[in-house]
Amino acid sequence: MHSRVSGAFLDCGRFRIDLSRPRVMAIINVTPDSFSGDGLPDPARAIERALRSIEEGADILDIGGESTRPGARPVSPAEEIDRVIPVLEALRGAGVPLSADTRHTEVMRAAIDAGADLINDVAALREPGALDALAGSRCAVCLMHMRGEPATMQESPRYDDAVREVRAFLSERAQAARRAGIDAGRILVDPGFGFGKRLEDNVALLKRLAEIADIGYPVLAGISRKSMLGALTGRPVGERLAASVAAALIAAERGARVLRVHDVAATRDALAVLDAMDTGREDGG
Ligand code: HH2
Repeated sequence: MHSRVSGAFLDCGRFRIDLSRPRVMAIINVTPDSFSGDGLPDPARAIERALRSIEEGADILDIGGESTRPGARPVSPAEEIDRVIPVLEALRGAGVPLSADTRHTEVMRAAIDAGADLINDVAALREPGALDALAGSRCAVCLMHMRGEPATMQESPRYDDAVREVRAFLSERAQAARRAGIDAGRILVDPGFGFGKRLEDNVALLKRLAEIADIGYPVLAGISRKSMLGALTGRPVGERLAASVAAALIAAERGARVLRVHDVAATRDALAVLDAMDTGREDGG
């Protein structure tokens, strides 16, 4: 398996991202209640975290104002806008693509106006008006699979074959995006680890991630600190660094082009080792 592939780019607002090697998306949660406990409701601290992530090698910043953890309280679009937009505006000159993590059309529109380069939607542009909002912009979009709604999604999800069902859903959403006028070069797809899935579904999705990549769009994988890693290691959320890095590396080997992570520096180190497998650095040292 190779983590390097040629010819893949993402047209992403002001940027064109070369996806021939996996890229790191840093999670910046401007929230009081994110599952990993890393949320920073104070915008100034979120901006500080974002700048530190860039120093650590983040290729993209993903800024979110609503926790979508299982059972999370929904946040109104107005509240989400208040949280996310000042952070986006402050980071416009930071030199890296800015992603807004939102499932609401109103927030997407505000983020696009504020200069977002990517919209990361856990609902895959299913809210009315979302496809049009994206089509009328230069932003890239991440279409993620989620079964149900965050408030209830972990209440007995069932699949016959999760990989096949997620794949079919993502193909359908990518086609809907194309029909709405969003170019193929602006689309990422994401199986949505932990979103309405049992442990066995999450494991199957990671194991068979290449089947998701087969749809023909670059894959984003977000496994960092998630409960599947807690189930596999028996560790609480604050002690899942090693498992998160392992999962990111496996995802990259199986075709993920963007890794959404909390721990940028550690993930970069792991990817540097993986990259040496593909670039033939067998010169000693
Ligand atoms: N996971 C979370 C949020 N957004 N977006 C994509 N594309 N893929 C994911 O797997 C994904 C996502 C949940 O993680 P986090 O943002 O750390 O937590 P919370 O939603 O509780 O703020």
